[in-house]
Amino acid sequence: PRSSSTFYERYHSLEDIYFWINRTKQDNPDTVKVILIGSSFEKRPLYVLKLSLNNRPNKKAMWIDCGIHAREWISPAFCLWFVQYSLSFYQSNKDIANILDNMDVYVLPVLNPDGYHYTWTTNRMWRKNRSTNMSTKCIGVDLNRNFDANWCTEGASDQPCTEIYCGAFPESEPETLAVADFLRSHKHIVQIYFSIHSYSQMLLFPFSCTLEEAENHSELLEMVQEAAQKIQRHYRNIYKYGSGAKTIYLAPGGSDDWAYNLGIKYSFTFELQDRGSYGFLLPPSHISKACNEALLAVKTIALKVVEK
Ligand code: ING
Ligand code: ZN
Repeated sequence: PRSSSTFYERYHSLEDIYFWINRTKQDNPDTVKVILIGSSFEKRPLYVLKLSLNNRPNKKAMWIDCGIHAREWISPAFCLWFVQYSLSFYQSNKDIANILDNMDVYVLPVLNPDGYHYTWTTNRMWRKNRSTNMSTKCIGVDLNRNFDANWCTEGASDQPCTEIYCGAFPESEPETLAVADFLRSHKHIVQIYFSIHSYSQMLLFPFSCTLEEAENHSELLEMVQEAAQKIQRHYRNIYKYGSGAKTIYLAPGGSDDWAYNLGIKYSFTFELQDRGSYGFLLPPSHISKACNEALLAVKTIALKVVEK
């Protein structure tokens, strides 16, 4: 083809992403570390990339997870995009340098590797993980209903055959537990939490598990509003913003609410492109714009926190 796309403008199989993780570490031995935080139900490794662009002591940190829902392919693509951008533009972009000089970044490219693999081989529209249970024929738990935040109340289901099954108990799933354990042990350094989903173009913050407002609601609202305004100015695209429960729907057991209650007061869920034309099947030709929009939002919010 005349206009060929780069690696980051394509979707990648799980195997390719594991190769990419290894190559990224090898190519950046001083700045990228790979941390094994656990393994999936089917025993696939859960790798986190730690980006540490300088050796300043007592740095804070930011966490980004992608691919908690298997079919949301733009999400892992964003994590790869973010890592590549950070490593490439640290030297030349003032904003990314300001962020990375003040905080390390932990990136989990595929939180739900079993589900992601399943969408590549068997069922493109799979959402949950792939865990089995003696008491049912149905497979999978919705990992974004499995965290310990008003677990399994309205907006989740205790029926294993539904798409929003909350699991047998909070953190019943190895993927959930691995993330929760890592964040518990790093909660004093992690200042910002991002979870990347698609689709519907929304910048969300706690709470999703209740209609009550977070203690710093107005500060969080200002942050996502500024991010949405920048996206509109730069990319002529509209993102809604607000607390999860008021903007999208009541959804207990989500990771951002749990991280918020753990003490990470800047906690967000982004829903990337699009608004439903392609839905989960966003064509590869849209990856670069979708990722640049989300990147602008991440940078806007991270800069606000750094400059506080
Ligand atoms: N949306 C999220 C979901 O898990 C959400 C919305 C955000 C729920 C934050 C809970 C907390 O349903 C998608 N598209 O998965
Ligand atoms: Zn999702």
